[in-house]
Amino acid sequence: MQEQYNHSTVEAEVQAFWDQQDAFAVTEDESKEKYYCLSMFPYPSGKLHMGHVRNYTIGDVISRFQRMQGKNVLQPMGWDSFGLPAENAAIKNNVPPAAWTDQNIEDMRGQLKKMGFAYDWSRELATCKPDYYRWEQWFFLRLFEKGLVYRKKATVNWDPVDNTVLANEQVIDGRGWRSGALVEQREIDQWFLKITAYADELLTDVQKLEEWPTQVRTMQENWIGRSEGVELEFGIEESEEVLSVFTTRPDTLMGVTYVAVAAQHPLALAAAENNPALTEFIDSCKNAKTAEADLATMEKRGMPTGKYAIHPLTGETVPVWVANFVLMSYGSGAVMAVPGHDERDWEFAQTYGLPIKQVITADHGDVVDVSEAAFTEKGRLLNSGGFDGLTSEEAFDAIAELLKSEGKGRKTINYRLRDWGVSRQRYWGCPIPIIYCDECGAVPVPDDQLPVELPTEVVFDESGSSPIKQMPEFYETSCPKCQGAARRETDTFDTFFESSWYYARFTGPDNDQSMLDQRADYWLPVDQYIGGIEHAVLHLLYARFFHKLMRDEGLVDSDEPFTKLLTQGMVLCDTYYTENDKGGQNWIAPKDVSVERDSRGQIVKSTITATGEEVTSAGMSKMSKSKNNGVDPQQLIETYGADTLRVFSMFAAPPDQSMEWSDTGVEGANRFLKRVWRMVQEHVSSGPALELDKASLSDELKALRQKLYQTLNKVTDDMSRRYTFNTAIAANMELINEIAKFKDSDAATISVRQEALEIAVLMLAPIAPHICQVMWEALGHDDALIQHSWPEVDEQALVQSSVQLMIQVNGKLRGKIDVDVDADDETVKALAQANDNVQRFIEDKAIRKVIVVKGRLVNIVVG
Ligand code: ANZ
Ligand code: ZN
Repeated sequence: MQEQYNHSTVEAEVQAFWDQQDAFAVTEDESKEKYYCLSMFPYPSGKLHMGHVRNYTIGDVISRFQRMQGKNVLQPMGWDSFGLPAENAAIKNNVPPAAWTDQNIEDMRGQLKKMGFAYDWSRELATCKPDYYRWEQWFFLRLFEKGLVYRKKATVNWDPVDNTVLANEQVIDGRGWRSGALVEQREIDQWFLKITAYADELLTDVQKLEEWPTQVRTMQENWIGRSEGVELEFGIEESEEVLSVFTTRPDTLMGVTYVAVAAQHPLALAAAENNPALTEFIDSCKNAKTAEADLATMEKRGMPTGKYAIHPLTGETVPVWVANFVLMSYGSGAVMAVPGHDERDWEFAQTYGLPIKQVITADHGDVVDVSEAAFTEKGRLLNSGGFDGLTSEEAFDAIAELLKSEGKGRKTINYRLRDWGVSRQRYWGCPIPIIYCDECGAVPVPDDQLPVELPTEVVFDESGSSPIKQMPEFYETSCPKCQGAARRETDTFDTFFESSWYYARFTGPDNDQSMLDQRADYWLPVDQYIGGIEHAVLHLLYARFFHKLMRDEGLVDSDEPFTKLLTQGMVLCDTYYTENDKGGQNWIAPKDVSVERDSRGQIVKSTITATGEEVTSAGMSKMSKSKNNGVDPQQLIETYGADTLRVFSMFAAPPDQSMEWSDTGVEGANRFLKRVWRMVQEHVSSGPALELDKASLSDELKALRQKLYQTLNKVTDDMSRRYTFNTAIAANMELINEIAKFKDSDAATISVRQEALEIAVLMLAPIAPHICQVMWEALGHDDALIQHSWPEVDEQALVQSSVQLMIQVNGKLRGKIDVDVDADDETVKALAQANDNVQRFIEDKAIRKVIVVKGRLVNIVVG
């Protein structure tokens, strides 16, 4: 063992050793309990960032720990490699996306290997490769056969200058990112997956996700958004038409004073035909595409259609308005407006002077004044004829019943969830395997013609539009049904498509005969999934949806893909800026800034190191390009080594909380590793350890062994149940400090120290695996540490022979004594009173009472 810890040689050596052993390749082994640990795979942007380092270190520590628990651990890695950045790079640097992506994968794989992550690289996959995406084309066609996919018009962002469709990310402040032209909304045919057919199951199964963060479960539930209500019909005066509305509050039916429809509602469009003002209003709504979240706060605007709706129960008429707060895509695109009891309806009625009528009153006797504000709570009915006096709940059923018997309504359930539009007009994605024939319509590509390969030798033109849309050699084909001339779909899948099932493909990425095989049943579901909270809704929902689709196709036998979910916190770093002429900020990289701090660590002054120019310190925020506060892991690996980086990222905070980057923290982690190294080095040079004779140890050595196993208990709990790797490291640091106090080289000390250092190395192994392997060898082992199991607790060592008691006099701490654990109360009382310091407080006083709290304290009451 080298005297000095040299991270580069240690890490290179150990990584070569793992490689040569093929240490992390796994196969299905029925005799062992399986454990599948997965971290969300990265987009190959070209460089690892600290967010990756943190995410992947957490996954690796868990994997290595589980492996030491004797489990058969699968930890794979791959690349989410389709997507827009590759196209942007292609346009900017004139490299085809495929080549750019391959190079990035190459670079990032190298970086991941340098971090020492225990991946089974034989299972590596990249979603942009035909051997991967052919199976999602195949799967899409199975869904097509089952009627779970369909085509429908949907709006896209259209750049009228570049004549191309833009992704949402390419629209900046309503303008095209390249042309700067005002973006228009266009309706084009697109493919949809019927996720709504699974809405109910996706919602109820959230209950099964007991080991997911509550926050994520709630977000899933809200996204699906189940509402129980009634669908009912209003007649339209002087017409045969009926207008269907969805309401969650049928109890307020008698309070309807108008009806509102969405701008795109057929009734609105019909009314606009000979009404130019209304046409103009409808157009103005189209451009201001509103998100659902904004409905409550947006300015409510509307216009009457001139038509009147007939109330289904009273037969009275109310005006029909077009309103911008009604969404075409929810319910039936029309609402019965009850301004007395709904805030949006109230605001709208106020603006346009529509009547407001109270039909619900508070159950608890509060005064309700609907001219002041809408009363939105449930309560008791009034002004509702025969329903007066019913509670809202009773009225819900009674009114639904009545409507049903008259054929004018029925209870229904509505979901906020929309079907998933999977068509993208981008190039760098998986081609949708459909052929359009004038005679036969949309025809699936036959299975034996899969994959439909995406051409990789392409040239982008100025506009940035998809090159395959201009490549007849790609899109010209013949119809599989009638053999006539036909045209391939040139749209590609949303990249969420690829990431919805990669976790399953990792179980058998080499299968070129089928999408999945029986290996999926061995490994799935994923036991531990780790990734960013930004994926709490879409990615996780789509993956859950795909899992159920695959189950129903007979490909997997479980209901949910991820048993346990950990969403890691963000990595934060200091930010600094100087002000520029326009009053904006120039963000200065933290590494270029020198900081002076006061004794409490507060920043007093920060300057650019090179120029001395003063900068403003703007606190911590998430590492990002926009704030120029990212720290490059590559640099740190070189300077300190992967183990230091791993220890620091696990020590800085519990995994689910944000962690603050600090250079001193990194240095601290490095010092800790050096210290352990030195201790092991000094220990092994002090002579060979003999067999440990537990019976004849000194009290101090017994205490050290006790501390050792207490630490082991704590660390085991931290690593397996609590996932607080930070406190596990802290406990190890404490233990190391304790061991350091034993410098003697007598046989007993050496053997206890040997035991303690071995266990410390084993406990640190999942976190700092390289240095631990070398220390393990130095401690006299020739086996690979990764084959070793987690240490076991010596229960005997935990049993205390003596215990420390606090001694109080009249409740004030006056001394401490060590007594035998078995000592009886009388002995304890006598020893307590005999203590020198205690004597000073009791000598001239009368002792009233002595209270012994076993194992904790003695209180002497004097007066
Ligand atoms: C009358 C009413 C009275 C309503 C009342 C609410 C309170 P959730 O719970 O989100 O499902 N609504 C229906 N379709 C709509 C659409 N396309 N765009 C905007 N709003 C729509 O919301 C259901 C409620 O939202 C429905 O119940 C309807 O207003 C409105 F005191 O009907 B309610
Ligand atoms: Zn045809």
